[in-house]
Amino acid sequence: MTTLTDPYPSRAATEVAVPRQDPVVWGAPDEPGPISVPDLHSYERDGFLSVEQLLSEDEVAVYRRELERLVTDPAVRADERSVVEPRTQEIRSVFEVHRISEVFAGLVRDERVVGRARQILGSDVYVHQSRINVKPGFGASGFYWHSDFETWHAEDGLPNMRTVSVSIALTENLDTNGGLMIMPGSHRTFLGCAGATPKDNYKKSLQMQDAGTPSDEALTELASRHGIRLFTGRAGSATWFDCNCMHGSGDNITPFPRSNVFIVFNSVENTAVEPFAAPVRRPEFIGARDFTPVR
Ligand code: 6CS
Ligand code: FE
Repeated sequence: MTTLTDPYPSRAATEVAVPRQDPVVWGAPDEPGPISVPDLHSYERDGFLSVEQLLSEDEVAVYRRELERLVTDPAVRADERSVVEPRTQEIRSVFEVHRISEVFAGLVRDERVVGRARQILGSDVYVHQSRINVKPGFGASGFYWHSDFETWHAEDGLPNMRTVSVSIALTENLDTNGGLMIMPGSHRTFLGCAGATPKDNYKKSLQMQDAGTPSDEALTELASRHGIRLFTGRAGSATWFDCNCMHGSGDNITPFPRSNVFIVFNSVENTAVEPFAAPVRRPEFIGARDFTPVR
C-alpha cells in the first residue's frame, strides 16, 4: 500500500494530483549522445521527442517480418506474453520481445535507441518492459488515457520517474489508424488515480485498463491546459516519451494496421522495489526484475 514517504500516492479512495518531484532529463544538459541540446530541451519541456526516420525502410522490413513471425507462431500465441483483442481474439500485443526474439534484442542494444535512453536518464539502463503492439485494422481497440508511471509505480514498484519509453512505428502511423496521443507538458503533474488495484489486475488491464484510469474531470483539466498532440509518421519513425506523460490511442477501424515496437528503459538507479499500491507484483514479463544493464 501507499507508504507515508511515497511522493506519488495512487489507487487510494480519491484521485489526487501532485507536482512531479523528479527531473525530466537526468543527464547533464551537455551530456554527449545522439540527442542534440535543443532536442533535449524540448524533451524536457514537452515530455516527448520524435525522430522522423530512426530506422531505414530495409531495417523496418526486418522488424516487420519478425513481428509477423511472432504473431503467426502458435507457440507465441499460446504463451502468457501474448494479449489478444477482446472482440476479435487477434493478437493485440506480445510482451518481452527483447527476450524471445534475437532480432528485437538487437534493436534494444542499437546505440540509436539505447544511447538516447542513457542520455535522457543519465545512467546505464535496463529494459523494464518491451512489447509489440499489432493494432490490426478493422476494429483493434485503443489504449485509454493513462500515465505509464502511475501503473509502473503502483504495480511494478518503480520508485521514481527515471524511465523513458520509445515507440517505433513498424507501419505508417496515419492520423486515422489509432496513433499515439500525448498531452504535451502533462508529465509535470502526477495524477494519483482513485480505486484500489484488484488482484491479477494485469489480466484485464492489458486489454482494457480500469484501475489507474483518470477521471473525466482530471482529463478535461489536463487536456484544456496542455492540449493533445497526435503522433503520425512513416514506418521507421520513433517517439521517445517520459514515463509520466498522459497518453492514449484510439481504436483502429481502418484497414491499415498501426503496428509498433515499444521499449521501456529504466535507470539502473531506479530499480523496481515492492509495488507501492498493489497487493502483489506483476509477472516479470511485464515488469522486469532482471536489472542487467543493456550493453
Ligand atoms: O501496464 C502497462 O505496463 C502497459 N500498459 C499501457 C497501456 N501502457 C504502458 C504499458 O505497456
Ligand atoms: Fe501506455
